[in-house]
Amino acid sequence: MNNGRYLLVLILLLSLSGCYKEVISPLEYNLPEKLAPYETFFDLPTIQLRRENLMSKLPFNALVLIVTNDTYLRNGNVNYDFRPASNFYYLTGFDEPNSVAVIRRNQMESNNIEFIMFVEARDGGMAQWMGPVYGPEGAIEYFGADSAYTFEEFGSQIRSYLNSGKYQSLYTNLEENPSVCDSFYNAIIDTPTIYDLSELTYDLRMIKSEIEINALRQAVNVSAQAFSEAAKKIKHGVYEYEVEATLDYILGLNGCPRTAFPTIVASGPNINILHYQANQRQMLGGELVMIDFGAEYGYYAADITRTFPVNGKFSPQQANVYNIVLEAQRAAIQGAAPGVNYYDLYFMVIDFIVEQLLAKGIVYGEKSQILSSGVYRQYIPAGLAHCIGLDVHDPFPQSMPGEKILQENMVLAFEPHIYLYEGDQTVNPEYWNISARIEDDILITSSGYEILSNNLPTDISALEQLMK
Ligand SMILES: [Mn+2]
Repeated sequence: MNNGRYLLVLILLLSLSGCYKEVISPLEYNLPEKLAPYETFFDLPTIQLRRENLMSKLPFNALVLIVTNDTYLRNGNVNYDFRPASNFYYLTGFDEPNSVAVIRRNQMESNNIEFIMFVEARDGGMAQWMGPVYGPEGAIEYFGADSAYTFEEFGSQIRSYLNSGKYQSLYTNLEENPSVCDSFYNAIIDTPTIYDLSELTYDLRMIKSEIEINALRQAVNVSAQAFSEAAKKIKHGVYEYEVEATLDYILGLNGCPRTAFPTIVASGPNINILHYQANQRQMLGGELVMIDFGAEYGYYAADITRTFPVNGKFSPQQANVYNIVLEAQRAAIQGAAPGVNYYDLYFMVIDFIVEQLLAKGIVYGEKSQILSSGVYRQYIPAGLAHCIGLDVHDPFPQSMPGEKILQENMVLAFEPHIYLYEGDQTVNPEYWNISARIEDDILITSSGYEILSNNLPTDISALEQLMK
């Protein structure tokens, strides 16, 4: 007998003796194991520090309970793409659904923090269909949990924490996940006082760590590259979705799983819809097209806008409006530095744009009247800047009413704009539908600012060159 026959006989004997089942049961197989979190944008000490910073703001008897997003049904039995809740991800670095984190002090008078996770079990039956999960073992090994349990154990464990009588205040983000919220409130009747965790987390998220700035840089670089490619696509007769497809292609090629928000490719009259998303129109020579796009990388959001002439050359009227926005943006960015109040930059830009619109005969009226009556909001409907980070509109809390102070290592998108609506009798009809927005992503440094999206030009001649 050759070796193959020996093996067959051996297997036969083993199976008859009952050993076969243990050796190669048809119900057991190996699936690929889940890889460790990708280290270029995952740094355990940074995430641990966030939890310590959060707990340092809370009373000793506080229990923090933070949940991630739900999965949401799209249609049939297909779910929407899962993305973790930003506050949950910020405090855990964990990005699987069905997970809850508990943070508490392990002794009442100590700063020693205990981090407990409830996550999907490795043998939960989903691995075959949805891929491997970290499981409680991975939560401890990769995410620094002191202890970890399966998601199913959450109800009984949390009841025991709360019934221990040690915790007088509960800080949660339960409102971010209604289904966990319901089961939670059903499980515990005599809860201590419940507080919203969001505001405290927002204060922390405003200032970016080095690892966050690196993720933002990468998101911004990929987005800028996508704009450079998409610019060449813009021509008379091209559909808005063709430009969007070019942006998405570059994003995908660079390992970004999704955009940070729905892409806007708004041509002709669509330019005046602030969050236009249909992207179905055929663009025509002589019009403007406004593109607002941002890649998400490592869960961090870029946010860039450029306005292009469809035929590759700005008309004199288009150039007039565009250059006012450009000059406003440069002045605002040059004014950015630690200690500066955002509202001072905002009102400076409003004042400048209104003055220029009147001086160039683009709108009719009187400056002081336009400013005092609020008519300027017709032309400048949105703010000047917002923070970016895990959310495209990241938290930027006021320090006092009327005060939002720029600080080192904040990252903001500066996006001044002018909207001139068709039919607006205060606007010179030559300028109807000539609107422009220019948006760049800025890091506040110790001495001022750095334009992260500097790779993508803003001045007219360079933009026209980019389209060739
Ligand atoms: Mn924006």
